[in-house]
Amino acid sequence: MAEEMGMSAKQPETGNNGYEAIHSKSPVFYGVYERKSELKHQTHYCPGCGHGVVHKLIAEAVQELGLQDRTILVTPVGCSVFAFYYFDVGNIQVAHGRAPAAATGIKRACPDKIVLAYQGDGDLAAIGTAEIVHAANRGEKIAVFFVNNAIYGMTGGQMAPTTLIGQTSTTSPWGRRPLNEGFPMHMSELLATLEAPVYIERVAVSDNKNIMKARRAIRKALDNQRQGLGFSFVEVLSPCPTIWGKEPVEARKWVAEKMIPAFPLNVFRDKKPEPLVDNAPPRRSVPEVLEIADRGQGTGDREQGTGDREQGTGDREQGIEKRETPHPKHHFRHMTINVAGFGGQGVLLLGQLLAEMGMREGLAVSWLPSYGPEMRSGSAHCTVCLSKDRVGSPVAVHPDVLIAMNEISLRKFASQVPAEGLVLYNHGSLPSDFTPPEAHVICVPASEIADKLGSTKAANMVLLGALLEETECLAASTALGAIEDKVKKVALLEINRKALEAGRDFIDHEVWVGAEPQPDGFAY
Ligand SMILES: Cc1ncc(C[n+]2csc(CCOP(=O)(O)OP(=O)(O)O)c2C)c(N)n1
Ligand code: SF4
Repeated sequence: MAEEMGMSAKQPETGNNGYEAIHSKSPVFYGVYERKSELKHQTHYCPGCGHGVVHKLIAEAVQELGLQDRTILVTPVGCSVFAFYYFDVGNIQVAHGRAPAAATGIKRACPDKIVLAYQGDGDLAAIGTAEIVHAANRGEKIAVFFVNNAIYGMTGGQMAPTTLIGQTSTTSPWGRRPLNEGFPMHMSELLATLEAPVYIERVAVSDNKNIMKARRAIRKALDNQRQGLGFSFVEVLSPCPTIWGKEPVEARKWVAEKMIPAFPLNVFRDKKPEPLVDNAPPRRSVPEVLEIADRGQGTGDREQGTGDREQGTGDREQGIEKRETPHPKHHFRHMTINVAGFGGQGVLLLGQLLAEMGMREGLAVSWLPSYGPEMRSGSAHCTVCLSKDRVGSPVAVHPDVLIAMNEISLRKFASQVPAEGLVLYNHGSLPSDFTPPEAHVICVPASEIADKLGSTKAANMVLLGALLEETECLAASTALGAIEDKVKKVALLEINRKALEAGRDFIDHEVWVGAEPQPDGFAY
């Protein structure tokens, strides 16, 4: 990218004042991030996320030590799952928590490679606890970078083993209480009880001074491996502004003021390993091991495993019989609504609200979210079933209604809606090259309307209002009650109320079919 912008990645400019301009991107990063064609140069991380800083420090260290062609990066499940889109090194992305195990295999098979495992705190300290402890205990000659942001970022903010006492999360809404959820785990201290690791340090990307220390620690871990020393572990305290609900600057401050006192920065281990008697088995090639050396290539046959997995039945007692009698006005037995758009548009929230409203009106409901791993600009959709009977399946292959919050969703899902169904599209008109589906389509410029009311984010409420007015599937008063319970900020609540009303008004006053106003109600 630097080259495209007229900057040289390799030759920093020297200005009149003698300072060098070094804004260029490390060549260890790809010039263009090809994750999404429309987002060629930006990462999927949220603004202010610590992952980006840690990536930069790793890339620069790999570059400075001249290790790019030898490096293999093992990435986890978590927000950093897509690191392979950015690092121009050997990449492998592994199952949740298994990076140290995969890194072990790679390093043992290819000892001349520089093998780096990159993990979040949910990945390393929860599901992957066993892997990291045993890899460290075996003294695997790998480097592990542990990005501790005290929360599960990718999945929306569940409690991590490192969540601080009193810190709220979706699974500790009253704050972490040691008696109920246990104490935060100190992974660096825990690993420092083991004999084998050669280097363990905790750093933070909270301010420039600490970032410089983090830089040195990351470089040292890489250099240890270059020298053939043993297991190196760098824990990085890192901000997650999105899930913490803080502005980037505030989030960095929170690392300094809350995380560092709870996880003191320290070098826990820095030793030259004692020379150990090498009693490892002799290294032999695969054909030698299989005693087929003189037959040339092995057959390559491998037991694949059946891959059978026991699928849970998914049966859940809905308790419909204990529900209130369904509201007599529901004109359907079963109605399914698909809400689709991208992360940040309140797609999932809209679905939750519909499900909540259905419950309040005595219906059986289900809400099935589906979203990509990225928090920013990823796709998100959910399916809501509202039913007078038990919900047999939360999946709707042909939903009665599609609320398409962006063009991609319209193109992707509109054809699934049957002819008697409804598509609400968040725009003033359909794309010119789009063939309308058989279903009835109403274009509602919801983002525009919401914007005028003070927050584009309320577009989902405009569409909710439009849905209720057009289909009369649930009562607007129920929507208001549910919104009031969900939205705590007074100013936001007011905007949401107005947005709901604006959506209803739009259907009442603005939607015309030819010269006729649209009929009220929604036929099934
Ligand atoms: C086997 C398995 N269990 C659970 C999940 C859901 N999951 C995805 S990422 C994640 C935790 C991510 O948190 P963390 O490691 O702290 O990384 P962050 O996103 O904060 O960077 C979980 C539980 C999964 N993908 N696979
Ligand atoms: S959710 Fe948190 S960890 Fe994930 S990308 Fe956003 S700021 Fe980073």
